[in-house]
Amino acid sequence: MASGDERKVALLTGITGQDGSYLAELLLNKGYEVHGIIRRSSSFNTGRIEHLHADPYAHKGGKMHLHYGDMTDSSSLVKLITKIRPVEIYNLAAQSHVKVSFDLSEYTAEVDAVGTLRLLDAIRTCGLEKEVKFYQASTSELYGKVAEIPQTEKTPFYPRSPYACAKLYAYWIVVNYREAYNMFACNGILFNHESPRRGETFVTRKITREVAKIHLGLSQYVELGNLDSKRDWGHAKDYVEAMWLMLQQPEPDDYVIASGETHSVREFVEAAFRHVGKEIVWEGSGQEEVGKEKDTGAVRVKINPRYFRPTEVDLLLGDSSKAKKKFNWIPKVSFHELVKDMMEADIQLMKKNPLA
Ligand code: NDP
Ligand code: GDR
Repeated sequence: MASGDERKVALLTGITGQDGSYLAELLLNKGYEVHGIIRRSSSFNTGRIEHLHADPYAHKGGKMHLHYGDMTDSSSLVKLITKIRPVEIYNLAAQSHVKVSFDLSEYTAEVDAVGTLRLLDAIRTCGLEKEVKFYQASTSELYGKVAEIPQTEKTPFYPRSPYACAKLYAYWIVVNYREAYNMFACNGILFNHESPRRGETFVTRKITREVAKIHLGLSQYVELGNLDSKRDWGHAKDYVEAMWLMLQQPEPDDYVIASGETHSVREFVEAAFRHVGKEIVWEGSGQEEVGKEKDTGAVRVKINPRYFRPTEVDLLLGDSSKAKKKFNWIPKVSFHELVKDMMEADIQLMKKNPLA
């Protein structure tokens, strides 16, 4: 088990992503020295953490450091862990898009499954397995074709995409290394969480961006896939706090983190339009279905089969009572507050930059 090193030094993979940016903020506020792994890209990929890099306390005060590395490159991981000697590692890096994983199945397995193994082995290679506390970004996608409602830590897994299959391997290798080498390693089984920093191709952000554009007269309609799937949506800010709390417990364990409410994609669309004073009514069915603005009859939602998935996850609803009992975690932001936060941010963004 971890030896209780008092230095507050954290290493984050995936720091440039939605969760990485919020977690970096949270850790800096708690006085941590934060190290983040970024990968080389042909254009800037640090937009979500630019404000931290510009912050004199974080960057110039030596509290935040970015390093090139990649989950597909073991030697970069070993070198960074040797140099940084972190006491907490949060593994957030992933090819995280479920639909894309059907096209990039092998790469998704390389990063999400084998990448997790590489990181765990890098910790062992550096001889830090008794000192480092490890967080793994596991997912409600593991439940897939759900065996019970709501889903808990005991619900059997039935992954429904190459992404979920890769994350299943990562989940079990974390459990195995915890049992085999007595590592302090935890799986956070997080249900969908969103924010104004959510990637633009995930359904919530796609909806809030497009509805903001329609509201400002910059677009006419949004094209979506399956409107009937249901998700348990929370706010990313609440969820990164649960990641940190897991690593502060006396023993490593696996926890479900969820809002405990489920809503369909259709309901998210309706809530987003309601925010800008438009009521949507539905006509037709299947691929012919459209969402019309009640007052004007204008078509605002169209179905495009290119967004359907070969296998879908129909319904997710999490029960996070274990996290509540063990470390008093409960979500603070409701579904409607989440929609409001994302809508307001996207309206501001589109006003400033209509081409965004
Ligand atoms: P994002 O897609 O926003 O961020 C993914 C991060 O991983 C980015 O920083 C990305 O870098 C990095 N990354 C991708 N491939 C590699 C690679 N080969 N080497 C190094 N870094 C890489 O995801 P989220 O922030 O939403 O999610 C964080 C984690 O939590 C992911 O593992 C995701 O699968 C998991 N998860 C997310 C949930 C959610 O609802 N958001 C729910 C449950 C789990 P770059 O910026 O360069 O692309
Ligand atoms: P998900 O999120 O697959 O749950 O994975 P996403 O927002 O991509 O899809 C949610 C649901 O919406 C339906 N959908 C669409 N999805 C997208 N992306 N684009 C569309 O146009 C569209 N229309 C309908 C989907 O079919 C699906 O049912 C997210 C990711 O963050 C994972 O990394 C994470 O593990 C899980 O959440 C929990």
